[in-house]
Amino acid sequence: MSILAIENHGNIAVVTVDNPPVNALSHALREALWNAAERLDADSGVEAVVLHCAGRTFIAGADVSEFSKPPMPPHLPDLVTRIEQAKKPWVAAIHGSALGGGLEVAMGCRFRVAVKSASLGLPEVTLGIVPGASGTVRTPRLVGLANAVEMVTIGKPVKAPKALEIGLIDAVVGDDLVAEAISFAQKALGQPLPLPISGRPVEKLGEAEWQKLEADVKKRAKGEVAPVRALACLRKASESDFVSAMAFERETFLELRGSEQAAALRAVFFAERAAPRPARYKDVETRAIHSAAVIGGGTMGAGIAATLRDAGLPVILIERDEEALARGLANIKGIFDGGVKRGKLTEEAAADRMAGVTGSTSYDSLGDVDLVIEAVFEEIGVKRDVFARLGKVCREDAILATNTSYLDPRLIVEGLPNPSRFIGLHFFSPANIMRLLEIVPTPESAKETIATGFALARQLGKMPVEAGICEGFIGNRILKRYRAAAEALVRQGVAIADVDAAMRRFGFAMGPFEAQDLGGLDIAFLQREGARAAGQDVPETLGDILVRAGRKGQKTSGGWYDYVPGNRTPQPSPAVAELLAPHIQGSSSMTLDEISEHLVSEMAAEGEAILAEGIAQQASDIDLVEIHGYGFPRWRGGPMHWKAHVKK
Ligand code: 3H9
Repeated sequence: MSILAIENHGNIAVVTVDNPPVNALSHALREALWNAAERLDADSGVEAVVLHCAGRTFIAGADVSEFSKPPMPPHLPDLVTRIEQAKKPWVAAIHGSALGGGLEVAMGCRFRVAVKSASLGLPEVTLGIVPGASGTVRTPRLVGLANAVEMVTIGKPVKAPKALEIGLIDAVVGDDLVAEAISFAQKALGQPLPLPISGRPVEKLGEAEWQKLEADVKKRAKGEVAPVRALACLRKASESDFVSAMAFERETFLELRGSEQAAALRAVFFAERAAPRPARYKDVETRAIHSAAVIGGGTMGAGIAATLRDAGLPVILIERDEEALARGLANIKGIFDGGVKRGKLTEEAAADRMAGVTGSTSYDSLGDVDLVIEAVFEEIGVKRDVFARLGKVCREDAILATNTSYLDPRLIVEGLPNPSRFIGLHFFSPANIMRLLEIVPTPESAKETIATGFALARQLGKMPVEAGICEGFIGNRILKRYRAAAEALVRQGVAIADVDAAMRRFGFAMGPFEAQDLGGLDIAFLQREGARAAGQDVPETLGDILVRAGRKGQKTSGGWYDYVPGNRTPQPSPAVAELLAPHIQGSSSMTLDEISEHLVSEMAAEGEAILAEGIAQQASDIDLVEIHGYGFPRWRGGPMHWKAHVKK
């Protein structure tokens, strides 16, 4: 089929767009839609037009892959206006997603109807740009300023029922979308047509209201430019005429399209789409995972069990005795209860999730599961014992995975019958929330096992990245270097609070020292002590000095900072200053930008070593690890992108 087809159903013409995979508005599609508008205007037998799309979705937006090329006419804003000015009313019939330019085209139509499952939104700010084809100008005219501010500055799509509630669409229709849209169009023809959106009024706000909105958006944007500029476009739409607002939006769109932030966010967009389906496993068969077990019900194990349940898999939780099992099950229940409290789950859904978890203290119940994930204490003997037992009871083809974050999976798997089904699946805490999943094959892991790891990640909605075996794999290895570099700055006389402030200013939610106080300094300390006890030469860190003095972080009311009980705001600590004084040489006066540049360069340098050793497959994988596992600001693109494209 060609990119666009027109079929007449009596007096209604149905325009079908077919531009796989997501009907993006490439140059060819814009041209085809323009020509369709011309042809249908001239067709005297046609009284209304239904616009719908073949495949899995309505138009998902402008074609992002064309953003680095010069724009070619017909430009999208002109196309939207052309459809709006068509002699016959157009009805957008929406399924899947109507996003960005897709929603803008739908707003050029006189009516919008959607199936219940459809999503509609203006996600441009997540790509570092603003809507560029009237999203900031027509949306407030259609749904009011408050809804428009939310849609345009946050970029989160809404589902069809909500879209109907706010006036973004005219009807939610049944699944026979084209037939429903045709009958909607027939009915509409019998009534006076609503004004085109461009001709509708838009609300005005006072200066104080705009200033409050600007302050809110700026605070939430944390250094990201697009949301702030999108709000400026909405203000222009409210305060000037349609044509001037369109010109202002276009100018802002074109300027941001070429910005560093937009380039970084585009790189992340494409990396995220490529990561779950690596080309190297394209033709490898995967094993279906219909059931799973988790060994160990601590924080990690419970989080993993919750993730598996969220994806609909029945889960068996194994613990060593009844008491530990009760604790583990309570941990899982606590996660679902938390979901109810935050409004993410209904009571029934939480009960259903919990009903799918079976607890047991016996490995005998694992004879038929497709997947087992071990999440017990980080001690090689304990883990090896788990796999020795799994080897005896599990099916030969069951995938057996360890969630170790520091131990060598090759040592864990030693002695397991059929080690080709073994793999590392490193989740990040809280496992039911963090998207990153490091997939760590051993030399014996079968390709089929690795590909199944990726398929599982897709099933669970995780962002998978393959990592080779080394201490800390990709993420924790970079974290170690980052923390060491931050400590080195402190030793040179940089204030602890300046290091944290620099990284916050760069875009992290927290600096490295605040983050350690939150998570606890003792875990890394115990690892270092373990390595020392095993005879490794691990130099004393400043963190060790603090832990030895009883300062383990917020849980002990003090780590790198002091804390007033009940208050998480870090306070510079005279006690820490005294403890560390003998280890500080000099009084460095680096600026905050110099500090963050140095620390991110250190991360990137470790990333380069990781690439050179083949631990990561490509630089963008390292960026995804940092963004999805370690809070690296998405709009900076990750340390590797930053080093390659931004650092002067
Ligand atoms: C915009 O519209 C600006 C306008 O305001 C102004 C212009 C003047 N372009 O995600 P998936 C590819 S900005 C090009 O795995 P799903 C994607 O790379 C745009 N390609 O599928 C992948 O390719 P491959 C605003 C795109 O079913 C394939 O499609 N719109 C685009 O999980 C499948 O993608 C957005 O930001 C695109 N716009 O999810 C929407 N979108 O197969 C972005 C996707 O080669 N897209 N591809 O790896 C999405 O959110 C999801 O793709 C969607 C489908 C929900 C639609």
